[in-house]
Amino acid sequence: MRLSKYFLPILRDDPKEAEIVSHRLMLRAGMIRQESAGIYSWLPLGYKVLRNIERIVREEQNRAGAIEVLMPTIQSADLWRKSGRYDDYGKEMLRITDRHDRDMLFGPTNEEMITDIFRAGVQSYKDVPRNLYHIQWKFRDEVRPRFGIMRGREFLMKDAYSFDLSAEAGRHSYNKMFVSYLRTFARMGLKAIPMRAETGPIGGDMSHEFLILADTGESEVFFDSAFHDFDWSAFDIDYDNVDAVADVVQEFTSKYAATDEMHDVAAYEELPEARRITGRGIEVGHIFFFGDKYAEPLGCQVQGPDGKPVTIQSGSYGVGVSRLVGGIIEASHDDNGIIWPEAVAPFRIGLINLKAGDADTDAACDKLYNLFESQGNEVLYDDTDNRAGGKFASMDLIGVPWQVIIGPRGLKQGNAELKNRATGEREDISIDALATRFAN
Ligand code: 5CA
Repeated sequence: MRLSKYFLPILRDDPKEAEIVSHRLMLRAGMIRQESAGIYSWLPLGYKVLRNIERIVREEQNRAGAIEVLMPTIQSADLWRKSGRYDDYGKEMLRITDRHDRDMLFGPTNEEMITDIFRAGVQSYKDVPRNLYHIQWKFRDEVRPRFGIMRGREFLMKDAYSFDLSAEAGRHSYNKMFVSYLRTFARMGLKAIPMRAETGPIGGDMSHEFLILADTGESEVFFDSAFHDFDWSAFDIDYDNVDAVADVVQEFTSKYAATDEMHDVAAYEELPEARRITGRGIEVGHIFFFGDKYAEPLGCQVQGPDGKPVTIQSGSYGVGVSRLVGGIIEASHDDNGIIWPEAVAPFRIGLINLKAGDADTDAACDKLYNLFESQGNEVLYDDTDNRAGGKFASMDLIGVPWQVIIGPRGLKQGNAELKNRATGEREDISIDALATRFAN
């Protein structure tokens, strides 16, 4: 992408309304624009990151055996009346009446609808287990939308729903999602600590929240420093191996970790003092096992092996896809701006032309730009005639992992400068070496 043809409305000054760093940087980097309280447009740069996060979430859901569907954002109130949640959900639910005076709502979550879809589509025990998920916009009329997309009213969520014959089998489905979450967040460069959690309006009696540490997080967290010593990359396991999956869950739940809502002071204080860590965290995922809470009122049954009907056992598994954009920035930034992990970066390379209009520099930049793109790299090419200082500042602000800087002086020696955004390291590199540097 040539910057001269892109839409990147960068703000030079700090927006006054932003209380936390991710909100401030997302506005400054031209990633989002507020349309009304808690409702945002995603501008090109922000949308690219959102899509990258979505892709990782999707790949890891598929790897864990979940099957993608897409349910509508607008739901009928009927199923919610059957489950009893139409009244329970209260003011957070945006209620809508259509032209025929039918009660509709903008879905805050989808337990009822997916349970009804599953009920209608299966007959026998041979049709389970299954896990269906979608990545769809939700609406919750939060009392206090704040921190930009972090606590929005409209937000993008991945929600998966498991269907099993027994609570024991349901446990394996739960465990698979647990492990897939560790993998998903690790791929984004995050350590998301699983903590025992309240179940709130979703219900059930088993639940974990996944939290990343950040001073600006909304939850107070208490955990064992042993989490820092875990191997956060060793989840390359066979999801059909029930014991192997359970072992990972066992390991990651064996140490104390809880949010303020579930904090057990006595258990925490049994830890040696040096291992007690308190801080703040951002909830990026939340998983629940609630048995037949929805299957029972909605009549979701299959014929068991003995011919008798069995009520399905379920769980639901959420990831805050749009919240993760802010969460990653909270975890990875410096005074100059965002530092994207490569896996979610909007562009891998920022190519800076220090003397746009100079025939040699333009030619060298064009050649590299085409080459990088032909190698499958996403490149943001700053081909504008802005001042060098402004170009550097913008590239740092938007956090592109690698900057390739081309100027007439270096070019005379056949060189460019390569800067790593995360470490700040710069090296002189020959144009020839650059040709293969990003080949994979
Ligand atoms: N049905 C269940 C699991 S699919 C559910 O709705 N769980 S949840 O309420 O915990 O939401 C799942 C995830 O969505 C949360 O962990 C959080 O990361 C994200 N989320 C929830 N509310 C908001 C919000 N207002 N703004 C942005 N993200 C949110």
